[in-house]
Amino acid sequence: MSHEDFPTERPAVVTCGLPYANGDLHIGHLRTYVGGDIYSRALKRLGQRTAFVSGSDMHGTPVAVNAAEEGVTPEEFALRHHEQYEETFPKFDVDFDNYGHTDDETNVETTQEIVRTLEAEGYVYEKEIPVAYDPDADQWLPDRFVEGTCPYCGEHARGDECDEGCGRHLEPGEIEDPVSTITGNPAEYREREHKFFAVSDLQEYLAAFIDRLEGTSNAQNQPREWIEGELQDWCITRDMDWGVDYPGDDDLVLYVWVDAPIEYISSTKQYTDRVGADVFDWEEAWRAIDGSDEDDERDAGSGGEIVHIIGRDIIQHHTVFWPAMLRAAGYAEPRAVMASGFITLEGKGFSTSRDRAVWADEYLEEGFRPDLLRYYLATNGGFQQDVDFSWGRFRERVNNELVGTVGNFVYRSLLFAAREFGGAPDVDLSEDVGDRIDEAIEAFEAGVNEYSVREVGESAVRLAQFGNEYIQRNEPWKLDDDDPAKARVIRDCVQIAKAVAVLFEPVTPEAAENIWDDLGEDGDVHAVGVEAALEAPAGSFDEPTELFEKIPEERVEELNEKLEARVAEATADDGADESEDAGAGADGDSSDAGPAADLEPLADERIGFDDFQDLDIRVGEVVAAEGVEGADKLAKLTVDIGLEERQIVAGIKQLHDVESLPGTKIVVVANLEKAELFGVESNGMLLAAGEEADLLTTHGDAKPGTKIR
Ligand code: B3M
Ligand code: ZN
Repeated sequence: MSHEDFPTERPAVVTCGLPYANGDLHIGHLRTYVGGDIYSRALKRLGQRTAFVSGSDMHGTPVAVNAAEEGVTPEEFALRHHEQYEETFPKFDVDFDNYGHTDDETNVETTQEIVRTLEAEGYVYEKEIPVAYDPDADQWLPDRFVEGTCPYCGEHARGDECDEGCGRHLEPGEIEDPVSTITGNPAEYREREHKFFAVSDLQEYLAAFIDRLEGTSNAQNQPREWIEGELQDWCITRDMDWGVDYPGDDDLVLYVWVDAPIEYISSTKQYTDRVGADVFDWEEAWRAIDGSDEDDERDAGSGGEIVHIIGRDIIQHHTVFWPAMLRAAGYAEPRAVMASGFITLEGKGFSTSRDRAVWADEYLEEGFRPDLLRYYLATNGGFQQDVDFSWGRFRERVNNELVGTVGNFVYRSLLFAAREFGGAPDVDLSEDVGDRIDEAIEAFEAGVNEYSVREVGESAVRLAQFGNEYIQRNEPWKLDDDDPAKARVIRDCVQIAKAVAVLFEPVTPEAAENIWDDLGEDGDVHAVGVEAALEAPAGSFDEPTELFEKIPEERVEELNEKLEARVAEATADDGADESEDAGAGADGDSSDAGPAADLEPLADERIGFDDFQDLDIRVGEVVAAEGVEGADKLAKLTVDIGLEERQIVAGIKQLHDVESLPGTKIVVVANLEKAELFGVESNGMLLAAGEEADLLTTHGDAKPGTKIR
């Protein structure tokens, strides 16, 4: 770590990768935006001056191709989607301080100015290159107008991106066996002069930059090979009408990846225009410091604390091209890049073409509150890990953690306080409870400084868990009214509930507001700092409301059926298209993926051997097996694991002939936390492969209880 911990004196800018204005939003997109929103709320909570900005990505071939298919102009098409996004984000409580778009005046001007600076500084040159051309359509074929084979890994790729293989950015002319997506005919390569940005001149700078960069480890590790290898210059112009005009050349527009990240700056400018530079000064955040002021302890080059939150498919753009551009044009460099993993649906890729997705609108129409999805997306895995969404798991986490832990604790505490004391008793907070709240605040702060959205969320849930244990242990309902312990315990619980509201606000802003109201607190829970967690509660309040509602099992079945029916219909509609997206990144890609698409992508993050050793995996033998009554999928197994017999519940009822299982050897994680499924305790987990729950077994005669290493 090379930077000072948050909060710092400098202004921070948190950005989210710009969604291409070319389709409906689904929960795969929302992961980045919810992550960004949580992170910026958490920073603000720590007292960091922060602007949270983004905008729609209007240009480029992703928009032009779809607009052409619909027979409308790219502008009309993109604006329609932009407006839709602008309306959708707030419905998920994703509250940008500014949300612009790349075709607005601010961005066009800022982009052209930056390009002129790059030219003036000698970073731009012209070069003749082969560009794909469709002779039948009499048209140049930039980026997504051409497909072919990736020259690096041999996979099928699009013009500017090897989206199904190695993930590289591809330069014009690089793709092999080019085919026009307009006519489906083989394309020709024709020589044509284009503008290049000399990224290779910045190699040394980039190598040092990547060492300083914070964020998720994938964003630091992935680009090393590009930066340390032969860094290619970057073609920054395209033969298209739709885009930001290249200053001084009417035939060319800028490559979409030039004007898109510049929107981060433009959007911050618009925010400053609205609130005034005394509230947030975009220049202080984005302009590089020249290092000549000796009193200024900041490094030369650094302005504000810029944190980019993106999908992991666009790491290269944010850690190579973008910082190179910023550096060459005299702007500050990013402090951190947080790159999220993909999201799968019930273990398989999203497929927008087959309607195999959970759409943002659909989620809301089903009547679910944004808090629930925010919580799920933020905490179901580390930010850089892939997250699987299933309605079943969604229900489990809502019912167990939001309803069972957080909601339950807050409700019972405030209800008891209201009934017995008409609010918070006027006595001192116990020291150990104060310490425990302090610990939660520290965990929250550590989450921010470690760029872990999950840790930010879990600090509050763990505190609520402690609250539940505390109230259970002290049983205030058994204490006499004149016992001072009764008032103290309740006072402690009210304080914990208040702290939960403060610390959980970034993840579940609505629930935080409800707790705040129930506590009779004045002011805005969204505006308070972490220190409010330890400030004395307001005093009197009435009986509370329930924070979260349980999701019944039938809802899950119903939602799964709807999804299956929709996929069947969409698949029948478009016949041959049997493929899936490999996973949904920030751009919610709707391309068709290759054979590997059935498989979840490999985890980016390595774990240490110690982490593996924490798992106690054993050979087991099924002794008895039966279905769990009332549950379609669950079976209850009695498993001999050598040292004892265990009851294990597994979702295999429909996939196996349960009666024939006794005598089968299986593999069991013995030290997994106990869980209750359908009211039946499960003490361990059996290992099985894939959708069909192919049971893992041993092939020699390892006895039950043998440890697996
Ligand atoms: N519009 C979407 C993507 O490739 C693209 C992001 C731009 S961020 C500056 O995920
Ligand atoms: Zn490739």
